[in-house]
Amino acid sequence: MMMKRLYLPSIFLLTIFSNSTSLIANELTANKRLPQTDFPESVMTTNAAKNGIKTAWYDDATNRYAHGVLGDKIEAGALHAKTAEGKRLSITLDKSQVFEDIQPRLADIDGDGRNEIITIRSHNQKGAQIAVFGITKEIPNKLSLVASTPYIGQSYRWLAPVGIADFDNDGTMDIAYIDRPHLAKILRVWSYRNGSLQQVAQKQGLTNHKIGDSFISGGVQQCDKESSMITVDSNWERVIKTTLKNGKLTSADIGSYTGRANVDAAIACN
Ligand SMILES: [Ca+2]
Ligand SMILES: [Ca+2]
Repeated sequence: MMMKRLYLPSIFLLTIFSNSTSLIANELTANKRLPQTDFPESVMTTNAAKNGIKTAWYDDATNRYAHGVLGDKIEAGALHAKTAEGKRLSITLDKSQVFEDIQPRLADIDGDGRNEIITIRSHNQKGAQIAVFGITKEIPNKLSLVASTPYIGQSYRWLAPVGIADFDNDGTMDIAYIDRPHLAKILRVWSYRNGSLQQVAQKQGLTNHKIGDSFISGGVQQCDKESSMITVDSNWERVIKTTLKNGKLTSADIGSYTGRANVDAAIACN
C-alpha cells in the first residue's frame, strides 16, 4: 500500500469562478457522493457547469516518476471526469507520463460554455507541461488532449499553476504558471488562441512553491473586474501582485510574506 499525499481540505474545492461561500457550500452538499479514487482530495467540482464537465479527479497512484516535489513520490496515472449530464469519461496516461499535480482545474478555455480540465503532466525524459483535456466531437466518449504547453525539456523539472482567467480582459482565457518554481522562477502567461496555447508574457523573479509542499501558494485574485496573479518574490519575503495589460506583466509588492496566510488573504481581497 503506497502512502498517499496529504491534500488540501475539501473546503478548497472552489473553482476560480465561484467566489461566494454559498456557492462553495452548495457544491459540497451536491457532491456528498465522491468518486472512489486513490486521490480523494483531488476531486474538483463546480456547480457553475450546466452542461459538459462538472467534476474531475485523479486516480491510479504510481511511483514510476520519482520526483517528489509535492512531498511524496506518488503521482497519478489517470484522469477522470463526470459531466453535468452524468456521463463519465477518462484518460489513462502511457507509462512515460504522470499527472504531477494536486487537483485538476476546471475552466472554459475555448469559450464554448463547457469546461476543460487543466492539469500538470510530466514526462519521464522531458519534465512538466500544462496539459488541457476536454471532450471532442471526434472522440465523445473519452477525455482528449485539446491543448498543451511544450514540456520544460528535462526530467524532474516542474511547473506550478497560478491560475486561469482572462487576465488582460481581451476575451481569451489565459493560463498563468511559474516555470520551475525552485530554479528558474519565471511567471509565464499563455493564451488560448486559434485552437492552441500561445505564450503572451513572461517575468522573472516570482515563485509559488517550495520543494516538499503539498500545496501551491497564491493564485488568482478577483476583487473587482480585474483578475491578478498572486505569488511571492523569489526570496519568499514579499507577496507580489502581478497584472497583465497589452502583453506586459506588471508586479506590485503588496506586503510581507511570513506564511501561507498572507497569500490566502490577498486572494480573498483582504
Ligand atoms: Ca470549453
Ligand atoms: Ca486574455
